[in-house]
Amino acid sequence: MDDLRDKYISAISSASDEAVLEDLRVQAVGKKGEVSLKMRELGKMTPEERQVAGPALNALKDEINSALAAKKVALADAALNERLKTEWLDVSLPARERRVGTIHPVSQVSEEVTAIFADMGFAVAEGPQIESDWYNFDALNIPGHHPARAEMDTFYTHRKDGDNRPPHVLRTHTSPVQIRSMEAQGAPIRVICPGRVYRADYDQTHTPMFHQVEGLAIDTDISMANLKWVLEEFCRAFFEVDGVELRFRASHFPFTEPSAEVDIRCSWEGGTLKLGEGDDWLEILGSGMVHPKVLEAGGIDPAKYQGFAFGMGIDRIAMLKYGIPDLRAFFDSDLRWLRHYGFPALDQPSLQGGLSR
Ligand code: 2NL
Repeated sequence: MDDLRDKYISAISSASDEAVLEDLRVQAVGKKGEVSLKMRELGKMTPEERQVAGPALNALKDEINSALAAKKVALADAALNERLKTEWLDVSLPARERRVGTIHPVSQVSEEVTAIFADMGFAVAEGPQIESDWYNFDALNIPGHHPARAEMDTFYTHRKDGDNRPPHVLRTHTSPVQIRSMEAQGAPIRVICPGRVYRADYDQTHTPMFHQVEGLAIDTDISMANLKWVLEEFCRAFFEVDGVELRFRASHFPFTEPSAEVDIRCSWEGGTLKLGEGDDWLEILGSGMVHPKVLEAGGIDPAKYQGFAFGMGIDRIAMLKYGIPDLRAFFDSDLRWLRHYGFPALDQPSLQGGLSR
């Protein structure tokens, strides 16, 4: 019996596949297998011999059956492992590089600006590009005779003959979105409004469609000091230089009082612009405290609330940051230009992950 055990247990343990295992099962414990034949001999034994041999044979049969079952599981596991080795997939491998186009500098810079102001608690608002003249002009304290309203500078739509209502305009700034935000939300409010704007102007430094981002913060205790901090913080983050220095120059806009234009310290050496050092100043944005009439137009009580606002050209700050020389090339859809100045499609600008790489 010990010989039988040794023979089958070792054969089972070295079986190479399920077919070999099945043969061994038939040979050992099948109807005419060696163990079964031994069991038939029990009848010829004396009762004393049978009492010893019977349980021993049953135990041997159980042992062989268990070994067969265990080996069957082990073979299946090994087969699965073998298959997994050929079918595995490294999901951490970077994707194969493919041409999927690039992110336009205007989109990139809009995302960067949005990420920075979002970090300071500003929400993002969007609105229509075709506006009523009330939202685009009157609400912003730009009176009917103001030169900004002249046919020359603004794209007006046409009414049907006999319709004497004032025509709509292509918005000339994103300020109307902020008026709409004030109406919808009231004070306190913190929003930025990026988007397309239109002016009838076309030369080296002007395109009839361009991009602007405006910001607005209104509460019961907002001052120019808050404006100064927010803009300095923005410039430090956006231009990715720690030593930014800003200069606030008194200016005039109909929608703010007082108003200031903001310059950033820079140097021009050998034709390259460096920010944060040097003896030159570069104008980058306009700003001020929101005019009481504009607060009123937005449905906010100027006796209780005040706030700051600012506006800047996205295309212009994109040119400054990324050294793009010609504004008009922005809107030519030239694939070589887009590949050169565009950004990788899957890199999202964020303050933690880096604005640009
Ligand atoms: C510039 C100047 C500016 C604003 C925009 C604004 C909006 C509201 C109320 C008051 Cl709703 N002001 N916007 C204020 C100052 C300047 O833009 O040079 N933009 C390119």
